[in-house]
Amino acid sequence: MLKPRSTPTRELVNLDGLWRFALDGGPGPLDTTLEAAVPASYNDLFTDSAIRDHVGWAWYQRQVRVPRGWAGERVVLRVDAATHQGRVYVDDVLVAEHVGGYTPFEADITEHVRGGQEFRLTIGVNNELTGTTIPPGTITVSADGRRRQTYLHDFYNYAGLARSVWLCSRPAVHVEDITIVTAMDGTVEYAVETSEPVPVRVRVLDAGGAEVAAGEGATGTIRIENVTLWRPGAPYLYELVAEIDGDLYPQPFGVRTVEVRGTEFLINGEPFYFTGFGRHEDTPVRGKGHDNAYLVHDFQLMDWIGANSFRTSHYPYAEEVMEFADRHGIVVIDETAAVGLNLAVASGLTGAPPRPTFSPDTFGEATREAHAQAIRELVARDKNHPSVVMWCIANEPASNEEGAREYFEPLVELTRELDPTRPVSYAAVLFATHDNDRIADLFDVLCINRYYGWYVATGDLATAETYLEHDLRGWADRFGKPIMMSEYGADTMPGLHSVWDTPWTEEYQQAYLEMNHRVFDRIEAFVGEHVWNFADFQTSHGIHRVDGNKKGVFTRDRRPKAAAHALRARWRSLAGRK
Ligand code: BDP
Repeated sequence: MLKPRSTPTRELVNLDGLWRFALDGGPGPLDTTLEAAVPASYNDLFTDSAIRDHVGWAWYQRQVRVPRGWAGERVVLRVDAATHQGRVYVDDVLVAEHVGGYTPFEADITEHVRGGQEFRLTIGVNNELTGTTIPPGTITVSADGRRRQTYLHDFYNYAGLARSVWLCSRPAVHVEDITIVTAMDGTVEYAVETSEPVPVRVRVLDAGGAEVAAGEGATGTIRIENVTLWRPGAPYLYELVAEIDGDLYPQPFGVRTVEVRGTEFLINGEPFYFTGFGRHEDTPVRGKGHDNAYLVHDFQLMDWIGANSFRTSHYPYAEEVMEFADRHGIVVIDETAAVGLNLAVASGLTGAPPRPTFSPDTFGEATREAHAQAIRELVARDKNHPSVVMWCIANEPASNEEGAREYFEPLVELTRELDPTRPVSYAAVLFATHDNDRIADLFDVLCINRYYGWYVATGDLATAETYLEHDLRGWADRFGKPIMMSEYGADTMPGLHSVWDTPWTEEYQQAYLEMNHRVFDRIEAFVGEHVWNFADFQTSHGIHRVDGNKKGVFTRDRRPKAAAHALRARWRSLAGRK
C-alpha cells in the first residue's frame, strides 16, 4: 500500500488534531465532552483510570469537509494505525474494518461523500488482545465484574489512534503499488501495479531531481549509470516516478544490496556490524503516539552515541520513522508485532503450570493466520525502504517447544516469498538454547536475547560472563550463521550509585554492558549488538518494574545514564574498526 503523498495528481488533507472521544459510542454523534489528541494513545491523556484501564472499544469522532475541488476524484480515507483493531464510519456507514494495530489501512469513501460537503467521521478502536491476535493476550473478568486484559509482553498495551489520519484524493485510474529491487551496478528492477491495465512509464530521478534512467511497461529493468549507493551513514535516495495517463506517484528508494554470506552480514558487499538498540515507540503522555520532535531528538541521540542501527521491537513503527532512517542512513531490523508467543515465559512470571505454546487450544492455526497477515502487511508497507535490511518475524517465541517448527516453517517461507531480497530472523528467548531450539536453521541470522547478569546470575558478572560465552559459542558452533545480540540490558535507576556490582545502579549497567562486550569481541561470527533498551518505557504493573522498564540507556525523557557515555566511546571506536 502506497503512502499518501501530495503529487500533481493527488491531494492530501491531514486530519490530526483534537477529536471528540468516548468509551461508549458508535457511529452516531458521541455524547461526550472529552477530546483526545490524534496522534496519541488515549490511555495517559485523561486522569480517569476507567479510561486508562479500559478493555474494549473506544470512539473518536470529528467533522471532515471534503475539499470542493475533489468532485470527480476518488476520495480515500487512510488510517496510519488503529491499535489494535479499527472500524471506520462515514456518517452511519461502516466503510473499513482492520485488525492489527501497527499497519495502515484505507477505504475508498467516494460513494459516501460530496466535494465541498461535510461528513461525520467516526473511528472505533479496540485494544483487546486474545489468543488469535498479534500480539496475543488474555481477557479475564474479575470478581467485581471488570474486564481485565493481560498479555505476554512487558510494554504497556497503549491503544488508540497513535499515528496520523488522512483524507486523500486520487484519480479513478491510478497507480496502486510499486516494488523496487536494486543491484550495486545500478540495476533497478521495478513492478508497478495499477487499478486497471494501462500503459506505464517510469523515470528515475536523482537527489537533485535530474532524470537518470527511464523505461516503459508495468514491470522492467532499467539502469542508473554511475550510481551512488545508499550506505549506512552515507544515505543517497533516488525517486522512481511511476506515471500513467492521469496519475503520477514518486517512490523514494536507495540502491543497495543485503546478503548473508557464511557468518557475515553484508551491505553492498561489505561486512556490517550492527551497533544500536531495541527500541519502543513510547513517550510520556502520548504513549505510542508518533511525535516528530521525539523522532528528531531520538535520531540525534542515536547519532551522538554512535548507533548505526535499531530494531523496531516489538511492532512496526510509524512510516515517518522508516523514512527518516532512509534519509539519515540508519539501518533497521523491521519486526512484526508477534511478541509473546511463549507460554513458558508467562508461567515463569505467574507461577501457573506451563501449557504448550503451540497447540489448537493455545496458539494454533488462527494465531498463525493472524501472524501471516501481520507479515504480509509489514512487507507490503516497508519493502521499498533501503534502511530495512532484515525482517524479524517474532520476538522470543517458544522456539524450543514442540510445534514451533510446524508453526514457523510456513511463516518463514511466506516471508521469503514476499521478499526474496532480505534475510529473515527471529529474536531467541533465554530458554531456547543451541541444544533445544527447533527453528534457527530456517533463518539467516541468529538474533539472541540474553540477560546474564540480570535475570540470571543477578549481580554476579563473573558467572554471567562464563554462562554467556558458553551459550553464544554453542549457537555459533552449531549453526555456522552470523550471530548478533538482539537484546542485553540491565534495569537502572538514574542517580543510584555504588562502588560494588550492585544491580540497579548506573555503575552496574555499565559494568554489565562491558562484560557483554568482552564476550562479543571473542566470538568471530558476531555481527552486532543491540542494547535493550534505547530509553526507559512504560509497562504494565509488576513487582520487578518501577514505573516501567528501566533498562534504557536514556531515561524516558531522554537524558543519558552513565552507560550512555561508555557505549558512545565503544561504538564510536568500533565505527573506525569494523
Ligand atoms: C525480553 C523482552 C523485552 C523485555 C525484556 C525485559 O524481549 O520485551 O522488555 O525482556 O525484561 O525478554 O526487560
